[in-house]
Amino acid sequence: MPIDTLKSLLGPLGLITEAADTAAYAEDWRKLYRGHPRAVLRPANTDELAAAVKICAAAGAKIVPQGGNTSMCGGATPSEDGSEFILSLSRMNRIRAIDPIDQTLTVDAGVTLKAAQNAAEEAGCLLPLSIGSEGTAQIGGVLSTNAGGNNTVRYGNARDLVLGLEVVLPDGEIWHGLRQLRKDNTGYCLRQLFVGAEGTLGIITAAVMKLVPQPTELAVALCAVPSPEAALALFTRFHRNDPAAIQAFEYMSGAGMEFVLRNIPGTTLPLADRAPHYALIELATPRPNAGLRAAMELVLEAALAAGDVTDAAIAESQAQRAAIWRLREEHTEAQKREGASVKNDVSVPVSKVPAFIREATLACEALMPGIRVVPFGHMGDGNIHFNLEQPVDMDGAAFLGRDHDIMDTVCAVVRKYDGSFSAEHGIGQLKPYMMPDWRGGAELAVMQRIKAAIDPAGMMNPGKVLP
Ligand code: 2HG
Ligand code: ZN
Repeated sequence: MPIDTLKSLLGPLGLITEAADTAAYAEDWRKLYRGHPRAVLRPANTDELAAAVKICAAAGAKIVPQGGNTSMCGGATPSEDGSEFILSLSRMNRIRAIDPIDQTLTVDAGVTLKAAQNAAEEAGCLLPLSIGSEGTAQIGGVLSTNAGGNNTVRYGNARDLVLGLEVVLPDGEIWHGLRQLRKDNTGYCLRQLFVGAEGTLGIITAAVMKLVPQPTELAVALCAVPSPEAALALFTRFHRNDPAAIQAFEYMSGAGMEFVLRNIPGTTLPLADRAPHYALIELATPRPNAGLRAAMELVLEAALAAGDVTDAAIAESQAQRAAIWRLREEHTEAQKREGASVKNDVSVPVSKVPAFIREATLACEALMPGIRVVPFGHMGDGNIHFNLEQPVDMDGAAFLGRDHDIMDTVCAVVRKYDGSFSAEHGIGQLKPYMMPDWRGGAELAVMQRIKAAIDPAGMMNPGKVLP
């Protein structure tokens, strides 16, 4: 029995079998999926993890890798049949090295994104990846989903920030790829294969991340804007003025902001009136005396004069910056408290975001009268969370039962604008059914061949990503 062998390998801290103790690992945070793991494996280091994978491989047992369990798509939740092991990275949480000259950070996969950011900050650097769940999400999961977040507009996605990886392959062999080179053209780029693979090809156990210098000046503003078009016009103004200064450009709908103000204690709007739409801009630079505040004022004055902005609040302190960001970051929680919601993590070219929001809104309202459309997200990179909240008088389960209708309605508009049905949250078990339609033909066939070559027994995170 693999359980006995695993028990002697991993010890009492490394193996959880009681249902009461595995429950927290067995369900996703959105409570959309609940599985029944055979057990939860919690190895203490890469060697233990590799040995555990070897034992599972020999027994034909399937593995679901799990980091902070913050997947939006059920990417880390096991099946219900009790046959799969969850492999939790949570004990592998060492900062291995930090190099302020090379500007690199080497961490175990189980380090939370927040802890990695803090380690970078202590060395005067910035790990330029910021997502709502960063306090809980772990580096391994962040890389496995190729997370994006608020700073993609400037620094790219997780994929753009990884220089090296250590990976345990499905047969238990360790690939030691923790290189920290800026140039390394040596055949196929293996690390990029594991980034975004959602644990279906192997388990990321450590990574070398790129850092940048810590900003010394920041300017954050919240703007009331009359339309999504005006929000885009505002982005274009900032972009023309100084693209390198933009660290985040976020869009929020008036309805979504109402959800936050209504459901999240302590939030207030730092503007005179409620608005139909909002934009949040963050400028940042490591350059001393860069005059970001003056640049912010200049662009906003021009936008106010042109009517693209109707009111704006520029943060005067760190507390005010945090309060403005809170209005944005609490969107997920506020939507959860309003009832059942269907998420559409989609992207379109930046220039098409306003038309997409407009048309997708009309399409959803036509599909289901009373549906509440609450789009928000990373306008500066074209990634909108086009989320739909249940009508107030509808049963939550009945609403969720329509999830494919709603997703298909939104995605028809995404397709019209040559966008993607999966921008930054991944595919998980929520969206594999969409893969043939969106990535069919040669693209899906190559993905299936890669999967078959690296994981011929189909051991790693079954049922995720590929249909
Ligand atoms: C964000 O941008 C996250 O805050 C979550 O990607 C989005 O809740 C969501 O749909
Ligand atoms: Zn997001």
